[in-house]
Amino acid sequence: DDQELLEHFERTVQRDQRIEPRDWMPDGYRKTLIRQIAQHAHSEIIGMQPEGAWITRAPSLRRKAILLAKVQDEAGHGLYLYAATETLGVDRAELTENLIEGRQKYSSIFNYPTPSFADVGVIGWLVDGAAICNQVPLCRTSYGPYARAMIRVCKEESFHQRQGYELLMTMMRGSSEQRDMVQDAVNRWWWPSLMMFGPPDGDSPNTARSMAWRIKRHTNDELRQKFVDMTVPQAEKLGVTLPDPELRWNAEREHYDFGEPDWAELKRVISGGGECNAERVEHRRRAHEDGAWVREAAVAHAARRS
Ligand code: FAQ
Repeated sequence: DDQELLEHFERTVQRDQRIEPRDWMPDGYRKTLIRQIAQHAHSEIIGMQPEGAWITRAPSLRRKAILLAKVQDEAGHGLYLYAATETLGVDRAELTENLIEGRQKYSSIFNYPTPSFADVGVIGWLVDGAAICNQVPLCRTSYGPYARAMIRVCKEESFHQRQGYELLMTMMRGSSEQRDMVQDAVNRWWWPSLMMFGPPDGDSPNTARSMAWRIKRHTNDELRQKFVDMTVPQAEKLGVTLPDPELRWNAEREHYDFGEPDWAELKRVISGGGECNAERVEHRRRAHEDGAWVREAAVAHAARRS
């Protein structure tokens, strides 16, 4: 009966074993996973736009090939994650509708503009760096299809992070104008990157429940701290300044102290009021509508074959 099923579910999670699509699971667990994995998939798909804009303007064939590969990986991650969401009983067409109708979220970070090529490097370094920090622990998330998807995704994100850092290293060895471009991009992306980890723990309605279900393995603040600790030495090596006067090593805590992100800005961007929200969703809607004939042709082809 239900009590027995629930106990079995809880034992499975407690033992760090995986819940699989055909297993019984509480409704709330299913709903939370659909919300998080769909939001994650939407982020990968919308996340192609800020850098994708630079593919035709990359400064060399080598940079173009790298960027093209990275943006294609993001499409792959999105599709992979939509497939993982479908194992929970939702339909991908419905998820796309939810995205373009604004019923489901995607990461705040992709609502900022990319006015210079240094943004491509900084997105790789900071945004993919933050994504890795968040996603490596998700390889141990309790839902099997999501955990397995994260293994492959993280391998590709490591390449993304490296290409970004290498791009910035190259620019830092260049002219003073190039160094200024890098510093300017770092100034614009640092705080939004910290916001990717979500609201502070005290203000995060989903964390406690998701931690108990082992969907999340660390809290938002734990991961944010880990990201700062990882990134400060990389900034020093690169020769850029992180735009936070409160940033300093705390020998007692053995972590970096850092300033408070602008949480009002995060709320505004999440609820649609960021600089590029309207443009990103509109672009996605247009791409979806322009692709209607492909979906219709695929359905007609499948019907004829059967
Ligand atoms: N943006 O209670 P919590 C990438 C929402 S990486 C927008 O703390 P939760 C790779 C949250 O959904 C980016 N919304 O929520 C790439 C909730 O809303 P709801 C994608 C945010 O779920 C790199 C509400 O606020 N990565 O794409 C944000 O426990 C470069 C309350 O928050 C993932 O999605 C935000 N920053 O923790 C691609 C990772 N923060 O639905 C291209 C998986 C919070 O209740 C280029 N997701 N919200 O109305 C997670 O780990 C979690 O979902 C968190 C949020 C940590 C994002």
